[in-house]
Amino acid sequence: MDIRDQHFNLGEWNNIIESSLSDPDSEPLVNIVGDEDALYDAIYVGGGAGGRFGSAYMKAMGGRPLIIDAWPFLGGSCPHQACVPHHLFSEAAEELDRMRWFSDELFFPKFDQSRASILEMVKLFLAGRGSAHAFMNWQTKEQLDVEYILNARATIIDKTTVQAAGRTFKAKNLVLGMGARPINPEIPGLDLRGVHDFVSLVETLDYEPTKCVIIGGSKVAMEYGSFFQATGCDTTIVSRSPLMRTKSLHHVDEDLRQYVVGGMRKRGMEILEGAHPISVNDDGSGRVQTVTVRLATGEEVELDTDFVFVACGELPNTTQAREVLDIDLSETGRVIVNKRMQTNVPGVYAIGDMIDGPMEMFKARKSGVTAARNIMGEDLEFDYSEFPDFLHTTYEVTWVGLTEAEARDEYGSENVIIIQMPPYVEGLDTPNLPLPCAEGTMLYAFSKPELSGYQKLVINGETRKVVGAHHVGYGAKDAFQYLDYLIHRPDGLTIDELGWMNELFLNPEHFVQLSRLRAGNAKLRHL
Ligand code: COM
Repeated sequence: MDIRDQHFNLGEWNNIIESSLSDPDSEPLVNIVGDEDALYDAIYVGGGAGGRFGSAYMKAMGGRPLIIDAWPFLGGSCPHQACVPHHLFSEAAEELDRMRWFSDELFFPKFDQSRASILEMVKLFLAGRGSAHAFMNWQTKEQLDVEYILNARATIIDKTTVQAAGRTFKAKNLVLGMGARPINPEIPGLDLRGVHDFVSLVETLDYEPTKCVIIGGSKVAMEYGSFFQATGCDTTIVSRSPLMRTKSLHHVDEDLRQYVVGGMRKRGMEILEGAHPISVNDDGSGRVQTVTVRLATGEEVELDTDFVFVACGELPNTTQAREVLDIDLSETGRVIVNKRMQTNVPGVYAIGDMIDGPMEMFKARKSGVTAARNIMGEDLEFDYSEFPDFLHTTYEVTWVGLTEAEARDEYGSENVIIIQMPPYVEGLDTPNLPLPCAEGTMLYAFSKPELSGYQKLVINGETRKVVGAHHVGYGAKDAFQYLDYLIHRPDGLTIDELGWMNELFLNPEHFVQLSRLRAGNAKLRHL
């Protein structure tokens, strides 16, 4: 369908996307403006976050990009199966957690377990996800003026030629952003009914799980597991590595980790670390019934379950890159790129979940933009080796920079100053101290202080620079975006500068006011 001259509103887009998704024979959606035989500056193969932001930037710079995507919407897996549902479920987990702890207290009703349903949350997401899809298509066409072909698989012919929707397009550059899919480890039984990953959870779940075994110890395992548990679905995580000590996470402070993982256990989750899943077993009818696990002790146990959730990371979709373009891949199966997002094949770039580094939105979008700006003649490098990070349990957990242990290694133990809540005092009865008492955890601070979060600032006492920040609570993610920028500037951020900022009391993180309490000391001290 040629949609160039059609200006659909969001409702119309929603209908088009829904009917395209439900009809395998639906037509491609072709938004080509001008001469389609002319050379494009770049074809973005994949219109996920990297493709959408990259092509928007290129267009804004005066270039001519084209996006091609197999889905009938832009935005990729984020609004469809990944970040958006994860955030919806994590917010539900936070609310459910509060309702459980305060059941029949204050103004909270008695918690009604029967109303906490995974299936219902999945349905809520499915009923609403179309609006994000519609918005991405509308904005990209009407506001960003980017050409695209959706609902059409791209066939890469060579490094300047791509076919889609029965047409052939030529470009000076290709940008590969075909995303990734969940990894299925080599464990027998993963094809049974009742085995899901984050994709199939939203696409095919059709019953209410009551007992869950999660295979893997990734962020996804912790986030979805916390949600399942909060709904009342008893959840066990089977992880080879200790949680938050997996290779994919860096700069995880040990005190923060213990608060987070301890908090998951406090909420009833079973966490088996150093454990290996052996097989997923059925009940004779093809439905999952147990998981056989070898524990850290070597003992083999059978875990009863009606729901297995696989959370072992993701693998990029590199078939065409490998087979047609001979692109070099790393040992982890990801496309190798330099800091300009260039692959080994001149004129071919790779972005987003195709490349190494965190599977996070900032990397997806900025890698797409980096490719665009280099194609448009800038010499721009994007180094994503340092970044702020986060995950959800029933809390929002956020961190940036060095851990306390890393800072002690780097600067010498005696030169590291810690400012934290609860305070840095040996022997203080901190579980009963209502600190931190911060936005998002006020009710906990006044009534269940051990649940009111944890926060730590790590400072180089010699240079007075903040080198790390760690937070468990709610609402601090925004602050960490800016803290990341400030502490990684060449001049860094000193305790004196931080302590002179204007706090918006009672701020989710207390770093400004706590820094001010110590900044007057010529020789800094813990707090
Ligand atoms: C976000 C998708 S859900 S995108 O980054 O705006 O394209």
